[in-house]
Amino acid sequence: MKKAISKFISSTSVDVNTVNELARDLQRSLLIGDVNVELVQKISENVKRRALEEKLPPGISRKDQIIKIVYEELVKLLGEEPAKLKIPRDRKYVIMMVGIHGFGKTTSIAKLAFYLKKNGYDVGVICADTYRPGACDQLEQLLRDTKIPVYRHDGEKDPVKIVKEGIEKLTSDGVKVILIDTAGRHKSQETLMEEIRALQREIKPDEVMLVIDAGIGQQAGVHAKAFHEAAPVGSIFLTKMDTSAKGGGALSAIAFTNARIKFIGTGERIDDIELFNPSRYVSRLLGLGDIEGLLEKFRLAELEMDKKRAEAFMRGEFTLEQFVKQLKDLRKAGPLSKLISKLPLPGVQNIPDEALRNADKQIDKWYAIVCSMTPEERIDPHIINSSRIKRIARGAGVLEKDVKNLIKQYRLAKKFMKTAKRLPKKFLEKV
Ligand SMILES: Nc1nc2c(ncn2[C@@H]2O[C@H](COP(=O)(O)OP(=O)(O)O)[C@@H](O)[C@H]2O)c(=O)[nH]1
Ligand SMILES: [Mg+2]
Repeated sequence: MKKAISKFISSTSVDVNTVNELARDLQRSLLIGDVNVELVQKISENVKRRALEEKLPPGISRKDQIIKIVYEELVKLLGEEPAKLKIPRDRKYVIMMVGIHGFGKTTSIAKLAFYLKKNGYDVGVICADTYRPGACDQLEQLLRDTKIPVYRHDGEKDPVKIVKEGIEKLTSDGVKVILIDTAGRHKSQETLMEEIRALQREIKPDEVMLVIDAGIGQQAGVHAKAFHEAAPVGSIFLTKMDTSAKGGGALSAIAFTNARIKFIGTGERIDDIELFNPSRYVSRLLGLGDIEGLLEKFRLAELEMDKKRAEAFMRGEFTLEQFVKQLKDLRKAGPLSKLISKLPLPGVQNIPDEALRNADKQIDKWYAIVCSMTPEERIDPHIINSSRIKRIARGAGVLEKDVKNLIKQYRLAKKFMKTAKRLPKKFLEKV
């Protein structure tokens, strides 16, 4: 993916071909990552469509614009909002951590326990890795200075039994959130999965969290699939994001489990843990150092565009075309009916649905009318006489009274703008 982006950045010009090529390269790398075919198709189509359709804000290059589009489409795939903890505070909540040995499961459990404790949870952990010698010592060692209780039962070989005992003991000690460390290595892959299946069946944890090493690349998908079949994975902890790996394999893990990444590990220390942030992850994935800077540039440019429009508006350069375009822009945000019902205005709930739906239809109609006007008519509607009205109505497939109605509404809006111009400057700045 990084290669696709840097190839695009180094291309000398941007045209339909370079955009298509970029979309193709992205498609390929997502497919190699085992991301769902339909999803891949949708992402690449969205990139192509938006690259051709979207207006270029002043001062922004076509390249920057397209990179921003790719970035946004990938962030959409990962869930736009940063991950949330979503752990209840008032009842028992059991999280079972699963994953191949060496990926960082035990370390991540200690990190998560510490993180939860800092966030005010009563937390405890259970060591149910009976396979690896010293697994419980490691966990205790990691949590030594935190006063977080660790339940262990040396000599007991049945992890289901240990976990059941542990939950009982910790709960009676007032612990609410319980984290379970499970084995990540066994006699064979099959016996490991059998153990995870048994734990899932007998314990029914509230959440199964899969631990994945950011460095393993596409293998992540295979592991995720195996664990997911044994115990449905609800969230992902992506470890070792501080190493050179970019964690692209996590995309495949997501594709196989439908789970979201909740945490990333960023070092070996107990506080090297962060809630997952999709936008930061995608910028790392694409090798975009300063995506925030780029996004800021867009925000400013768009603001500038709005400001220019507002100034023209205030000078009274408010053409019929602008009038309809503004209504149309508003519509882009969704049906007008939806938009209006969300406004924090008193009485909004009382506007009949039918009236709102009519407003939507009205705007479409007005747009059609403006489209069948000549440029002169749009600039100066005064010249629109009855024979012009007839022609415009026919062209737009509407009634003559619709055309007249539009012109009337436009005049009212323009008059309002003239009044607004006489208002104090302070007020206008707010507008
Ligand atoms: N750099 C780095 N190392 C990590 C991270 N998480 C775990 N490790 C290291 O990975 C190794 C294996 O961790 P461990 O928790 O024992 O893995 P487990 O076998 O899955 O339980 C240890 O050396 C950890 O210190 C991380 O986020 N960053
Ligand atoms: Mg371990």
